[in-house]
Amino acid sequence: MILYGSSLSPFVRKVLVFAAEKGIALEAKPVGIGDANPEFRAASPFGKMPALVDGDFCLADSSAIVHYLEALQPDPPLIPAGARERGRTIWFEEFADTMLMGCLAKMFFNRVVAPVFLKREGDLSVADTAERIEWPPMLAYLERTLPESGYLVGGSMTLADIAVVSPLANLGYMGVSIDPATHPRTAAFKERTLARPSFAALIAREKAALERLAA
Ligand SMILES: N[C@@H](CCC(=O)N[C@@H](CS)C(=O)NCC(=O)O)C(=O)O
Repeated sequence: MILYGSSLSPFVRKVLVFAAEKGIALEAKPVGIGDANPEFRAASPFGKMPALVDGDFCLADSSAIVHYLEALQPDPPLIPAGARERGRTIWFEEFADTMLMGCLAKMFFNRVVAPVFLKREGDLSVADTAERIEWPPMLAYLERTLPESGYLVGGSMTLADIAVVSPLANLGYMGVSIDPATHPRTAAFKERTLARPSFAALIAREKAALERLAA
């Protein structure tokens, strides 16, 4: 199976980590924003990453793709079967994709994507406003919601953890950290999840790529 996209995109990273946790081999094919690659365009009708090609089957959208992978290979389960657990898991994925991403994309686009990849200045006031106004309530929500278990849903890793930590990984590329003194649960959750081999391998490659671009 081929996955089009750059893992710097939290949506792409979510799918790559989800597949790695399941032991599903995905061949990652990097594409950039607005990429004209015809195979990518055929798989993603609106040119958004990620897009999956599995033989003669194409699928766009990270949520659609992870549900496809879960159905293809149910073990280990990353989307719980129980009604409440499944509902909570999809809530956290939605929270990550819409609320967290709505805020963090403004920060990451204007501070990193625009200057590094598009070679133009980002609107730093948009990024700063998002960090000052939008980010703190989401961080507070995570801190008061994370259970003792250290997993957002149930006692083991699910799509909820992967979906939420994936955008949080981009904070490191903007020099934004989560203070363990004020938000101990969220800081530990982020660090522990990013240390899993599924995340760590991607983060190491992303850091190296960003360092090369900055040099
Ligand atoms: N709901 C989609 C969102 C995908 C998305 O917006 N990807 C961004 C990168 S983070 C993208 O491809 N942007 C390019 C564009 O909008 O043209 C998903 O979950 O895959």
